[in-house]
Amino acid sequence: MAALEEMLAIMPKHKGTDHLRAELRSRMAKLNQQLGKKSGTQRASMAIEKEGAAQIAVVGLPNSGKSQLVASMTNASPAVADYPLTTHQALPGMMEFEDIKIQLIDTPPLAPQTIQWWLPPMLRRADALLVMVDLSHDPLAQIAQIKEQLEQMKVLLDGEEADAETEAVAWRKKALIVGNKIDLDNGGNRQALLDCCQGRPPVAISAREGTGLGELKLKIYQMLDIIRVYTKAPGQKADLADPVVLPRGSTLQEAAATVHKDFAAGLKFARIWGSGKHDSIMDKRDHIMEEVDMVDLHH
Ligand SMILES: Nc1nc2c(ncn2[C@@H]2O[C@H](COP(=O)(O)OP(=O)(O)OP(=O)(O)O)[C@@H](O)[C@H]2O)c(=O)[nH]1
Ligand SMILES: [Mg+2]
Repeated sequence: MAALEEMLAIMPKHKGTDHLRAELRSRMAKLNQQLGKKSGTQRASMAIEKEGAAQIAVVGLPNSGKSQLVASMTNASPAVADYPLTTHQALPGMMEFEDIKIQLIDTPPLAPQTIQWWLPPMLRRADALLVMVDLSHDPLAQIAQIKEQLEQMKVLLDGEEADAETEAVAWRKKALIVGNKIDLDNGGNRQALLDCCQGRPPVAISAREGTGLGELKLKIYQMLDIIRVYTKAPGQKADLADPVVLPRGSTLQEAAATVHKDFAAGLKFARIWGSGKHDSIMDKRDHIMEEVDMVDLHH
């Protein structure tokens, strides 16, 4: 069941995979029947649909403040409690960053006794991870423990060293390390955390008091390596409140395809402005888009 769930989770969604996805679903349904589980259909739908510009799973040890962060940054209201192992289910919420939305998922703690079969595929499917540590005690020990748990789930953090064997089977995930409970840190734990990971500086916050959340949002956005493009078809107004979100390095053709697939195929030229440059007429479909380009598409 876990293997089927995983296949379903990582399979791209398009016409070419429709058939295979349907087949996987029916095999999962059959398996559920054999297992005699009434909750079978629920079991098969643990994966959380992506919404917004990206899906980010918040992971960490018990009591580090994952649920508090999701409660403070999104419209979701997970239970927050002062005892460990509060969260048993994954819960998504939408976080607003300027004119886009990013999905955060609160997850159960990474403790061997609580990791359920659906968590590994969920983490592998996410676009990125927020790795939460509690700054009221040794952050480096927590990071080591978290990495160990993730590695058992075949998940590696971006930039993490691994032997070839692990590397071959693992999913690499963009990750941001977040030091929480900065309000309780009086022993220099924050400094220890900052010193450890200079390549990709962690962010220190207090999820409960709201300290550093603005900076965290910005760092999340930067980590995702995405750009916003405002497109419009001729005769329509550009929707300035609702940009298209694309991976950095996307082309004009890819931007056009988000409006309509026929649009990309029949694209003759586009007028591009924004990013502080002069207006320009573009007929190259492989033109690389930039953040905050406005695109007027003609076909
Ligand atoms: N002082 C302080 N306490 C915090 C902060 N963030 C969370 N807490 C507290 O830490 C405790 C645990 O918070 P949760 O959000 O439930 O932690 P969790 O990581 O979701 O815990 P599990 O679901 O058990 O893994 C609660 O008592 C929170 O009020 C913070 O920034 N500062
Ligand atoms: Mg929790």
